[in-house]
Parts: sequence; C-alpha cells; structure tokens
Amino acid sequence: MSKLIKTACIRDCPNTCSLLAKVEGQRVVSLTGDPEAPTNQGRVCRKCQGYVARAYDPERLLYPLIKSHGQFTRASWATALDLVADKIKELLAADPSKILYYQGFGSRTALKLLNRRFFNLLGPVSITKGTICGGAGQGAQDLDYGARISHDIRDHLNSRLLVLWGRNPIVTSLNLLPVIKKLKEEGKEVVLIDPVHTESVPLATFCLAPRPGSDSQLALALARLVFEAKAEDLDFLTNHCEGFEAYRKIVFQEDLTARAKATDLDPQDIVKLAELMMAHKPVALVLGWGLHRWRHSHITIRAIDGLGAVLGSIGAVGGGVSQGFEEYQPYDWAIWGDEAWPNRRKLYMPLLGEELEKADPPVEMIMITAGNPAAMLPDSSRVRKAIARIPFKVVGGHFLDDTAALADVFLPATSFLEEDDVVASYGHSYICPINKAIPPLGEARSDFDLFMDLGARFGLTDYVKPRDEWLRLILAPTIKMGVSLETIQAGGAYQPDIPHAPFQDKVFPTPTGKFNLLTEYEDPAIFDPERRFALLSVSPKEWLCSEIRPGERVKVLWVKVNAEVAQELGFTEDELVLVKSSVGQLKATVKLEPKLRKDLVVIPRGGWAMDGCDVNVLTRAVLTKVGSGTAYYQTRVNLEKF
Ligand SMILES: Nc1nc2c(c(=O)[nH]1)N[C@H]1C(S)=C(S)[C@@H](COP(=O)(O)OP(=O)(O)OC[C@H]3O[C@@H](n4cnc5c(=O)[nH]c(N)nc54)[C@H](O)[C@@H]3O)O[C@H]1N2
Ligand SMILES: Nc1nc2c(c(=O)[nH]1)N[C@H]1C(S)=C(S)[C@@H](COP(=O)(O)OP(=O)(O)OC[C@H]3O[C@@H](n4cnc5c(=O)[nH]c(N)nc54)[C@H](O)[C@@H]3O)O[C@H]1N2
Ligand SMILES: [Mo]
Repeated sequence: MSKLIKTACIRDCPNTCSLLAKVEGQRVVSLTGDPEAPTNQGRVCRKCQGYVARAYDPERLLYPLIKSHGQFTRASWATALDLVADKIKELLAADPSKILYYQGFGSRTALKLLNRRFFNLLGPVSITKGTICGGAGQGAQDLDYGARISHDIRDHLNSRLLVLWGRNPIVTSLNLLPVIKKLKEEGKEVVLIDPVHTESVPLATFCLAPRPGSDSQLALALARLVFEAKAEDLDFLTNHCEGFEAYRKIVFQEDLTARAKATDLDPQDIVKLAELMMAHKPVALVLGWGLHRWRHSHITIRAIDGLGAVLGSIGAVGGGVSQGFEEYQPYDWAIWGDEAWPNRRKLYMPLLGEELEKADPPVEMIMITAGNPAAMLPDSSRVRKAIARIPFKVVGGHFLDDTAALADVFLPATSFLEEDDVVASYGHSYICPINKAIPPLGEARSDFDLFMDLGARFGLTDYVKPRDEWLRLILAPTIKMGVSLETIQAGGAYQPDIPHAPFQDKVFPTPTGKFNLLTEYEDPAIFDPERRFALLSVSPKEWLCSEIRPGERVKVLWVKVNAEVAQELGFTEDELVLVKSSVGQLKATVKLEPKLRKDLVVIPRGGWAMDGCDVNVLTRAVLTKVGSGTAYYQTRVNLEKF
C-alpha cells in the first residue's frame, strides 16, 4: 500500500516546486512533481530524487551531539537543550548581546519566523544584518520602484523578447524552461547575457558575453541606441519617472565605441541587440543573482531598470525587469519580534569573520540554524577561525559539514519530508504546503519543535503554541485576503495581492509615486589589476549551495579556464593548479573551455572546506554598496603551476 503526500521542495532555490511524496509503509520511496501545481506542473529537477537519498543518507546525523575534549558524543535532547538553555540564561544575565543568532538560507519556511522570535522574547541578543543572496537587487529595485515586485513567470509568455540577464535557467530555473520553449516555438527571441558560456547558451537565440561586472555600461549603451532611434517610451519617461534629465545625461555621457570597449563587446552586437529589443516589444528582462555579487550591483540593476523604462517595459504586460519575489511576503513580519530591540547589535553577515574579530563585547555563544557560514560566507578561512574562537557554539543541521564540525552542541534537524509547515518562494508567488510524509527519522526535530521546547524552558507561555495556531497567526495577512491555511495545506495558492504584471497603473510606492531613474553613475572600475582573472563562483548543476551528500562530495575542485589561455600558461586538461587570490589559495584541476572569456575563471560554489574544495577561501569579504549584499565576484585570482 502506498500513499501520495502533497508537499514542496524547501531548498534554497527560486523554483520551490510542488511535490508528491510517495510513501510506502513509513518510507518515502520517491518524490515527483505535483501535476496539479500551476508552477512546476509536474516537473522536477534532477536533484529532487536526491532529497530522498539525502534524508536516508547513512551519514545524516540523527541524534544530538555534545563535544567534549574535541570529541562528539551522543546526548539526549533533554541534556543538550538543558546545556543550551543554561548557557543562554547565564549570558542573558551578563549581557544578551554576547549571544549571536545566525539564521542561514537552507530553509526559509513560515515557521522559521519563530526562531528569531524566541531570541527576541528573551532580550536584545545580537543578530546578523545584510545577506549573502539577493540584497543588492532588492535594494536597487526598492530605490527604483519603491518595492521590488516581479512579473509572474506566466506573464513572460506575453513578451516577444525575453532577456535572461545573469541567470542560468538550465541549472537554477526549471520553471522558466517551458516558457522559453514556448516563446521560441512562437518565433520569439530569447537573449542570454552572461560573461560565462553556461549550460543555458543553447536556450538562447542570441548571446552576449560582456566583461564581468560591466553590465551597466551595456544597459546604458542599449538605452542610448533606443533614444537615437527615437524609439523610447517618452510618455513613461516624462510622465511617470523622476530624474529623466539626469538619467538621459548619463546615457549620453559615452558613445557606443566607449561602451563597447568597457564591456569588451563588438559594437555591432550591441546594435543588434538594441534592434532586436526595438523590434520585439514588450521586452521582458529577467535578472539572475550573478548580477548581485558585485560591489556596484545596484548601478547595474538600476541601469537595467532604466533600460526597461526606455523600452516601455515597466508596468507593461509581457514586460518588466523581474528579479525575484519576497519569500516572506505572505506572512506577518511582526512575528519576527525585531521591533522590541531597535538598538540591538547587528553584525554584517557578509563580513562575519571581521565582525566577530572586532565584536566588543565579544560573542560568547553563537546559535546557527539552516546555514553553513563556515563554508559559504566569503573569506571563509577567517570566518571559520572566528567561529572556532567563540566559547559556545550550537549548530542545527543535517550533516557534519564545516559549520557543524565547529559545534559544541549539535542538534539534528528534520528534513522537509518529516515536517508540517508552509513555504513561499523567491521565484514565484505560489504559497506551498509542507505536509509531513514520514515521522522524523532517528531523534531529528524540526526547528519549530526545538524552539518550542526551548521556549518552554524559559516559561514563554504565549510562545509555546500548537503549530497550526502559529501558522494561522503567521499567515494572517494572507488569510485575511481569503486564502485559508486549509487551502494551502491541500495543495497551495497564489498570493492574492501579487498581480501577474505589476504597476500597470504606472503608480509606484515611491515618495513621489513615480519610477526613479538612475541619476548618479559610478564606473565599475577594474580592481586588483595584479591578478589576471575575475573569479566567478557560480551555482553548479551538480549540487545546491553546500548541501551535498557526504558520499557525493567532490574531492578535488575544478576551475574552468579558457583553453587558449590555459595553453599559454602551460596547463593541460585535469592538471592540478593553484588558484591564488588576495586572501587565500586553493588547489583545483583545470577544465579547458574553448568558449570561455579569457579574463575570467569559473569555480563552482558549495564545496566543503574540510575537503579543500571551498571556493570561499579565495573570495574577499566585500559588501555591496546598496542592499548590504555580498560582492563575492569582487575577487580576482592568478593561476600557478602546482
Ligand atoms: N543547481 C543549483 N541550483 C541552484 C543553486 C545551486 O547552488 N545549484 N543555488 C540557488 C541559489 S542560493 C540561488 S541565489 C539561485 C541563483 O540562480 P542564478 O542567478 O541563475 O545562478 P548563479 O549561478 O548565481 O548566477 C547566474 C549567472 O550569473 C552570471 N554572472 C556573474 N557575474 C555576472 C555579470 O557581471 N554579468 C552578467 N550578465 N552575468 C553574470 C554567472 O556567470 C552565472 O551563470 O540558484 C539557486 N539554485
Ligand atoms: N563563492 C560564493 N559563495 C556563495 C555564493 C556565490 O555565488 N559564490 N552564493 C551565496 C548564496 S546565493 C547563498 S543563498 C548562500 C547559501 O549559504 P547557506 O545559507 O549557508 O546555505 P547552505 O549552503 O544551503 O546550507 C544550509 C544548511 O542548512 C541545513 N538545513 C536545511 N534545512 C534545515 C532546517 O530546517 N533546519 C536546520 N537547522 N538546518 C537546515 C542544511 O543541511 C545545510 O547544512 O551561499 C552564498 N555563497
Ligand atoms: Mo541564494
């Protein structure tokens, strides 16, 4: 006898696929796409079945562990949580800011709002600020639109030209693939703009590979060509925008030759793209996260927003500059409880190593859930050292990864197959159910149960509530708009307040009600000229962030290098080389890539430091200028013979 449970993938991915878990007895035997879901419509990516294997992986940690004299030993939940609670009590009495709570990106479900609420109910403990994912885009689009709201994927079907700008859908955006296919079948254009020759190149009808980080210059060049052809949306620019004159000045500051030089593109290719855009309106500009990882990302994204305005894409059906959704949108944010402590200490997540080093008073306890900062933060060697120095470290997770290895207390978390919850997405606006397919394996506990248990130890009677009661409180804004928790649990629902094509009335939630154009330009100047290559550490198709099953970990990382450049340096395929940045070095085997740009190398992110495979030993910790994001790609490297 088998049954099918409707659930959804909670992993850190814009697709948030609705799933059917097939359960036989008490075991999940397969995960397939839910054919009734309007988002993935039955499709799933190749990583999906791996989540079943991940849940049952023999190396998954299923019992609490306490470290003494450098060795982990199994403990009961009661002992482990007593230890954690005693330490929290001791530090609360001394100075709450000595406790740091770090919430990672591994699971961003509705109930996760309660994690930080727990700490907020206790006192002004330190938390993190900034983000290692999409901060710059959010910050930039908040400036332009007043609020970042993207077009629904289904609306892209109304476009005649889809531009994938710094996005790699073959690897990261399954839900875009049928849209791309349909557009091409209808004879429409799909353009890819990515300095890396990625797996997604075959999807496109036209590709441009600009110099990494130079996209603002490309956007401005395209806008100028549209102005010169008198094909701009003058009504939108004059009646619905702030800063038109200043923006126009920036656009005309440089000519095509100069912009082509800055982007290292053939001017004829830029002209071709401008002509395609003018001939195929509405143009949908769909941005990826690669654009976010530069110090001046806000300029890039604002320049692309401006191009959208010039092309008449803003507020147009089939148009838009879409960059993602707010995955906490359906919830009542007051439940985080942050308002209680406006002046509390916040440490920059993107700069955590340095922040911990100089923290005064020093952090004496860190609790980390759903994150692997020891591998995924930039300049990770420094981060690992800084975390290791914290006297008391509590880590909740699934495997003994780089962060878990540093723990004094390890708390085993359930996988989404073992949980009831709700999840929204950063790639669409469909709210999905997490329905428990199997009971927790071993002694694993959901973060929800863990924090309720901790709450009880602190006598937080209003905090300790049944799960569905909390879900109803968290989802209150959505429920008020007519979508019940039961509807979500039965399969899911679109967020009622998010239109397919936003801003059609051309009114924006900015102070003036108008769309803000870029009015100040900063040149994304070349940095670190002593190192030859830009280092792009992008999403690999083989795994997601650092969530790699131990048995599938790579033991040697690869670095993709242009084949001619490799020959010039005397490297052959699979040769071990040293990659050196200003903060670290790493061994990697050379992969010769005939079509890669010559000024960059590519290393996948997510490898583990304990295997010598963590690219973040090379990345510099740099904040984006807007949005407190992480400028991972603001790192240059040289390659040397090993
Ligand atoms: N298989 C797999 N899927 C994933 C992930 C994963 O690790 N593996 N990670 C998940 C997460 S956390 C996220 S945030 C998303 C990210 O989803 P995507 O944004 O699609 O993926 P990235 O690899 O981060 O970046 C996309 C592309 O941006 C390009 N890029 C970098 N710099 C520039 C630039 O200056 N200009 C332009 N035009 N392009 C640039 C890179 O070469 C890369 O191909 O994917 C999610 N999905
Ligand atoms: N060099 C470089 N580094 C990057 C990037 C890059 O482009 N280049 N991109 C960055 C991006 S976009 C992102 S989003 C980050 C991601 O970095 P992190 O936020 O560190 O996320 P993951 O690597 O996915 O690690 C998540 C961990 O949470 C655990 N986990 C999953 N679900 C739960 C749960 O419910 N409870 C608990 N307690 N644990 C759980 C998993 O087992 C895993 O150990 O990495 C960033 N790092
Ligand atoms: Mo991300």
